[in-house]
Amino acid sequence: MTILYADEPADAEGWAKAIRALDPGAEIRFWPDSEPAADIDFVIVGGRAPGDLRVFPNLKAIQSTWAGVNHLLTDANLPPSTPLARMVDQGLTVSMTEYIVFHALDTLREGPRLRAAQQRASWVNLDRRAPESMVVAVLGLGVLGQDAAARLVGLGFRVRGWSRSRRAVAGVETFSGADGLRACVAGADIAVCLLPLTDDTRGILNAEIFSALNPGAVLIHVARGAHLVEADLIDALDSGRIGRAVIDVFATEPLPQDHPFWRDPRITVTPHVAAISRPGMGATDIVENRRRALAGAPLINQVDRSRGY
Ligand code: NDP
Ligand code: OXD
Repeated sequence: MTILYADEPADAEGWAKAIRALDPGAEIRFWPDSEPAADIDFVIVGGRAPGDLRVFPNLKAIQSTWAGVNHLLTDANLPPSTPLARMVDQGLTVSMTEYIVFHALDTLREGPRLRAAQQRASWVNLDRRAPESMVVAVLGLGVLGQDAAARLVGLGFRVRGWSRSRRAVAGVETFSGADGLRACVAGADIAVCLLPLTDDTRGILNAEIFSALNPGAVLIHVARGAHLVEADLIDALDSGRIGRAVIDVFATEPLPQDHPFWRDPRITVTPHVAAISRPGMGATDIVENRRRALAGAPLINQVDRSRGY
């Protein structure tokens, strides 16, 4: 029986090498080379399926190399009841935390103001804010949100976190449910979005949330483009409700060349690179998940399709 690799062709060699290092006997084929279809028992995909995965009669599980699986859950090319696992790996977690900490510290140390001052050859004074005076609201306290929140606490920020079920994270004031959202963001200086995209979270970054933040707050959005109501962000930037936005994810990716975000000096655009994982870093879980799939056991980081993440 055979694994079908159907993720980015450029990363195929890295993944195959890492999988074979752990399971030397593994048969691996590379999309679109999948005949005979009956041989395929396990498929590795990225954020999207490259084609119809319903044609494999012996498929036992699908493994995504991405953490967020919203596109896969709405993709008619996926068999609707085949177990699906998402990726959780140290590479993704550490790099996401770096990104968030970097932009939180850039905010604290007034990076944008200093860079603008240099353009004018102007010798300005810093505000000298202490991290303890800044509230960071982390929306989504899962694998990534908890790691980032813990690091921000370590740096002295006042950190709040919001999740569906109430979470306990040392040093973080936690909230849950719809009522907890407003309390979590009220008066926050930085809002970080690390939610999965589901029916409940689509459009959650909207005028209501922006109006609850501290005037001039910074939005760090690294989850999914459809969380953000773009028109509400522009209104909030125009009114000063939001001072600046750092955005890594967009409704359409790549972000179209004529999209106004590219040229808006109040918005920092990055091309969905907040978290980066080297091909092969999650191979241990993939090999274990194939073993589990063949044994009919639940997968590591199996997606709960009814919950949507
Ligand atoms: P997890 O599944 O570990 O965590 C998701 C968190 O969101 C959980 O705390 C969950 O609550 C919470 N949540 C889900 N739905 C709701 C809701 N309706 N109300 C309140 N809280 C909710 O995911 P990860 O931390 O691994 O990843 C989060 C997201 O980050 C991914 O889905 C993806 O979209 C994005 N991402 C972006 C990347 C990038 O490069 N830009 C890279 C990797 C991920 P509970 O704890 O109760 O389950
Ligand atoms: C994601 C990822 O889910 O890059 O965005 O893993």
